[in-house]
Amino acid sequence: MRISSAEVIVTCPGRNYVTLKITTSDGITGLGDATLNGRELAVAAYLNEHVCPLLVGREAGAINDTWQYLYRGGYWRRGPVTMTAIAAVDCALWDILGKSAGMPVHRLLGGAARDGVLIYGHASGQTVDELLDDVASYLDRGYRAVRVQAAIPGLDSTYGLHHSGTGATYEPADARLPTENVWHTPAYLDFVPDMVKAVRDRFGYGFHLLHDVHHRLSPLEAAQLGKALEPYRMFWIEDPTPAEDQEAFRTIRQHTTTPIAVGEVFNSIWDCQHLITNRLIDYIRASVSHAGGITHLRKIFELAELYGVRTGSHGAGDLSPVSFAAALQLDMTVPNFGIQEYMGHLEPASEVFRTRYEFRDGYMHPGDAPGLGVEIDEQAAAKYPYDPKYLPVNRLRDGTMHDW
Ligand code: GCO
Ligand code: MG
Repeated sequence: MRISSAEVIVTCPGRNYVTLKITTSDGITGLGDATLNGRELAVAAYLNEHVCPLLVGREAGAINDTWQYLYRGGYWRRGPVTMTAIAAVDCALWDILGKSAGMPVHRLLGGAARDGVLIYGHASGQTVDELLDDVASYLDRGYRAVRVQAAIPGLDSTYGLHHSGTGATYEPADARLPTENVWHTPAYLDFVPDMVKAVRDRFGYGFHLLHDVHHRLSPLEAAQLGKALEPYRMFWIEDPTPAEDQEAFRTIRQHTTTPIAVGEVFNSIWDCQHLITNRLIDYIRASVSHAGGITHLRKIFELAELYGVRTGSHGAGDLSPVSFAAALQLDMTVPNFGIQEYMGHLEPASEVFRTRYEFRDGYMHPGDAPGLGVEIDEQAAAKYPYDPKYLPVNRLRDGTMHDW
């Protein structure tokens, strides 16, 4: 079964998604998510110009060889654009393999190691009261894990909040040119422990509580935050400091027992190796679509298993339903699974992507459809043309650029 065509579909049903569709000589199609938020067309061009021509004629089942061919054969390795492109090919080929075998991908990976995938939802509010109402709605719907973010008093904008009043899923890529946010760490550090305390005071400890710092603190500030949050038994704090300075995590670790999660900006096992093998983190959050696909993320998870690090893959709404479905397939199989992020997707994404995964009782179930279990409606996709949008940037009050 050979690859007969590889096409890139760019569409904006609520937000921009880049999808790779590979078709075989037998007429089987496979999908891979190639979306890199705010830099979408770089991956589309990388695929169109440099990868798709290499795929036609290759054996569709040669997933390992194709992965190595694109990684080693490209000479210029790693990085988000390259690894997202390789991930899209990899996931599409797993999708094809599953469809040709008549099995969901998790069965090809050795079968389910659990009944369902624990997910966390995103609660947020412009005020703590609004956040509490939102947490209540997640708990009412059966969620067992909730991430909490609320507007920081004294700042004009805060990362990670639903659009005010609409209840719509959080969407950070919001403007034709990057929105400029202002960040002030003392305001944040004063506020977050009170916010988290309010959640535990109201709802108790019978569910997992998470919080995303989004790379904004110094190691000592992160250590202070971790210590301040210890009484509230966090499931994790995420991305406490910019992840490229990996020794910083040793400082955080020496000072706090609050678990640390990191990895949504990682692209390869080499980005994860030091943090995992030195046991500087508790959860690795790399995603199937930015870290080389199922084939490569599986290796990262296996390395993590050796060191007692659990998984917690990135699952923001800017990764398409194809990516989320692929993540679920892998999550079902790994022994060291921790949790899976689920932000959901804005409408009209469900018109373009037909998914089979189902939420029940706090867990997501990938379903039994062969392959990844997602189909794309290309006519619907064509109704939503690409709409260029950037993520915001951050400055301190004096104008200095800061991590967003
Ligand atoms: C998360 C992330 C996202 C990122 C987004 C950037 O934890 O889900 O931090 O919200 O900001 O994926 O494109
Ligand atoms: Mg995050």
